[in-house]
Amino acid sequence: MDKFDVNLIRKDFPILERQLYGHPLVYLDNTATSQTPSCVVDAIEKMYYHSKANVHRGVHTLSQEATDLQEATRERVRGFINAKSTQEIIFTRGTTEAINLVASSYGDLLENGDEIILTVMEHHANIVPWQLLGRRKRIILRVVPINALGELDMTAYRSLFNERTKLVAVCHVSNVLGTVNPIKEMIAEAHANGVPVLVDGAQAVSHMCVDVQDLDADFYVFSSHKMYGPSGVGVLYGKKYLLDMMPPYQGGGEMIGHVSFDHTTFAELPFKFEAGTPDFIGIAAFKQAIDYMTGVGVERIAEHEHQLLEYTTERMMEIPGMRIFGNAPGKCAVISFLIGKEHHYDIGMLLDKLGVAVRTGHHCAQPLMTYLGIEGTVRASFAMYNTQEEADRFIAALRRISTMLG
Ligand code: 7TS
Repeated sequence: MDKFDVNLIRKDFPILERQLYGHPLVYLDNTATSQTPSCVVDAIEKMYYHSKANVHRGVHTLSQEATDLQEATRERVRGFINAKSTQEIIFTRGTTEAINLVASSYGDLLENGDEIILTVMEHHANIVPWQLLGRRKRIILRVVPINALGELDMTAYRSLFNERTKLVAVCHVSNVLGTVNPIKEMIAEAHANGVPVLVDGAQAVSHMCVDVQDLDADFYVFSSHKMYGPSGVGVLYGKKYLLDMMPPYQGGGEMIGHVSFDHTTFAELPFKFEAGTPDFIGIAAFKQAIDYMTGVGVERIAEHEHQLLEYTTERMMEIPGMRIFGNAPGKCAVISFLIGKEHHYDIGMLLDKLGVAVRTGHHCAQPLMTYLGIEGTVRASFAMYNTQEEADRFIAALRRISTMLG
């Protein structure tokens, strides 16, 4: 594509032509999941119809083809985040499973009394796995607070390190506030203290260029379904030396060297962490999604989304009683808000009746909601295919609802 043409992009997403209650669909729930372009759906269909076979398991041609497709995606993911080696790219079911893998397996190396630094803006996926680890051994969680704009308190962050600190686990971008955390600086600080960092990149990879070597991230995790790709596929990037140190997460086929009832040896990376049959069709099609995104250009997507964010935020603030949570400079195109004393659910339900899909509730970030002193918010979030006209429809719907409820 020579220049960013949102109308051309929209043609690749047939779902955007849907009507809801007589209104054109305005899909603003991209933080939960993004829609999928035809090329990805076509790749899935083609594989089911013409070349379905299990990976790594057969001498036959179809199995070899399926294996090649899976490994081509692994190489594509490696290049996309600039990892050193495909041995460092582990396929999982999603961000959640990737974090659970690290919590379970890296967690095995931790000892009673060890500490992990999290932040108050984490998704439950980056809280609960560490708490579950805390049921196996005594692990202390330290939490970095935020300021009024929704930025991490970096002084507090620096003060949380001590000799028992064994990991920092932090989101690159908040799924509620849109805040882009200063990950590179945080990693440098952690490394100065000899502590590795897991970055939850679920909300980052489709909105900015990520280079794991430049960041010097130790673990970086994300989900395909938020990147215009299939559901059920995710990635754990981990530095080889760490993955080598860690015991396997699950046992089963494909992750072994040799099995006997007395002794089992494990496969080399990345297969050591990939037990059982993966979603090999989803993984194969994930490559198309990355190709599609990079074809449009991640930087151009980011620029488009930022324009929509600024335009929409300005107009929203004209609505009486509007409160937006998360106003950090340079934030991603996620707008969490409340209007006066209205319940988030009522606003979300009425928006739906006007064709606008948003998410309401705690967004799997209950500790953040408690910190903000609220139960939940309405959240609108943008992707590459959203338009200014859609932003206008959203604002018009909000005005109507605020008059109705007010
Ligand atoms: N981490 C962050 C920052 C997220 O936003 C999400 C999903 C996850 C982890 C979990 O990803 P999964 O693909 O394994 O489920 N966030 C959201 C959301 O904000 N609304 O729905 C899902």
